[in-house]
Amino acid sequence: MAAPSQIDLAGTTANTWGYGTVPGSTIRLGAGDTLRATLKNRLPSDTSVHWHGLALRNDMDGVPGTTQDPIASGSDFVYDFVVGQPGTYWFHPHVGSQLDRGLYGAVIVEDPHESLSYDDEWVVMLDDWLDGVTGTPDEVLKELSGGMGGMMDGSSSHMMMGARSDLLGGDAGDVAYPYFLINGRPSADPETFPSTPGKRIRLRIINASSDTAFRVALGGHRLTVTHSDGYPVNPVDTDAILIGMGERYDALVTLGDGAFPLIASAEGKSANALAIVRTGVGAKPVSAASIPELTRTVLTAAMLSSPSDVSLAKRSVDREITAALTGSMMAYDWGINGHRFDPNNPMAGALGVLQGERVRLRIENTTTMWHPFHLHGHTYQHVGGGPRKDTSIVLPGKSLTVEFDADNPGLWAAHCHNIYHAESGMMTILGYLAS
Ligand SMILES: [Cu+2]
Repeated sequence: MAAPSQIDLAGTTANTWGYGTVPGSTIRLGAGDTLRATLKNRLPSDTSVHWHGLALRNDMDGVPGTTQDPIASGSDFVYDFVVGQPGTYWFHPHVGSQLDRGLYGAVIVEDPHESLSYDDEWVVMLDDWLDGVTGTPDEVLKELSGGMGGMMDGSSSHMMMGARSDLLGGDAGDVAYPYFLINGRPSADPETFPSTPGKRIRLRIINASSDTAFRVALGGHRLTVTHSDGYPVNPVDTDAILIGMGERYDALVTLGDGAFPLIASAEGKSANALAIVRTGVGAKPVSAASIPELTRTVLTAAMLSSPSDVSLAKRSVDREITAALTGSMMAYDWGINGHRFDPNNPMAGALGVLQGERVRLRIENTTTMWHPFHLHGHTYQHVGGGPRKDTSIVLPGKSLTVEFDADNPGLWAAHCHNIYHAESGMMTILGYLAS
């Protein structure tokens, strides 16, 4: 059920919208199982559920106006589809800026033939939080939509200037957040993951935030990254991981003896989210203060490659298309190929593809800011043997080329996963019909 609810931020209660708890309960099922969920909309607004990363049937994809009618306030909708691919996924609305409230949860699809060995796993959901504290996401969107004018006249309250990150190529984000959360908890009231020394843990890290990339590390440990966006990669050891909005990384870690901070540093925003791993009885308390791992090796998707059985089958490319990310912070006129997405005319500016084609998609960032590009219904591969992904960071002035097989007919949204960019127009449709 989606309904007005509250979140406890270390003693401060904030009004929000949620699926019962923040995050919502994790949905766990096996590959090949049917996911059947009734969404009861008790919000004072239309809503929907998008199942992020799953290559599902198009009419279950949760994009109102494109794949389904909006779920009206007071009504119910049944999502019912077969889940094919194991991995770490998540769900959230695809309506307005609702994602920046408490409406999100994890979907974990177990692999019946799991080849990794580990003792336990921990779903780690990252979020940037302001709802019910400094305002609402609707107010943020309204202010940002006014462009820099709102800033100049001194009336700005949500806009963040000067968030800088070398890893993100400059401007790190647009929005100022009072809290950064791990599994719905601020760093003053962190979640503790209890375990024992020597245990091997699978972290499933999901960035559910709206305007914040995180740098994630576990104090005193190195991480072995095994999956990106649900799909296996050739394992890579690292100290920290950069994760943009909508991305997921799985990592294995063998725990030491003591108490250790899991820190998600809000990239360019000078604040940290905290959770604690505790394996020792008398271990010292830990804080959200920075840890050296955050400034050692930081893994990005460019450092990953796919095992041969995960790579797309070798074949020639049938179609090359370009999605240029366009617009600016100044005018807040984000778009794709110069078009601002129009929900009333979703096919304007759509990217054409035919079923069965191998498609090469060049995502060209012509703007001065990074964007986490997300394609629905498919898991493309970064060219050159890179990782399979559905959400990728594209740095300002750079381009990323990916390939996918058009094997899942329908109208699929392709957009920036900065929810304020997407809502301002950085979204398009990639569509093809069953032939
Ligand atoms: Cu963007």
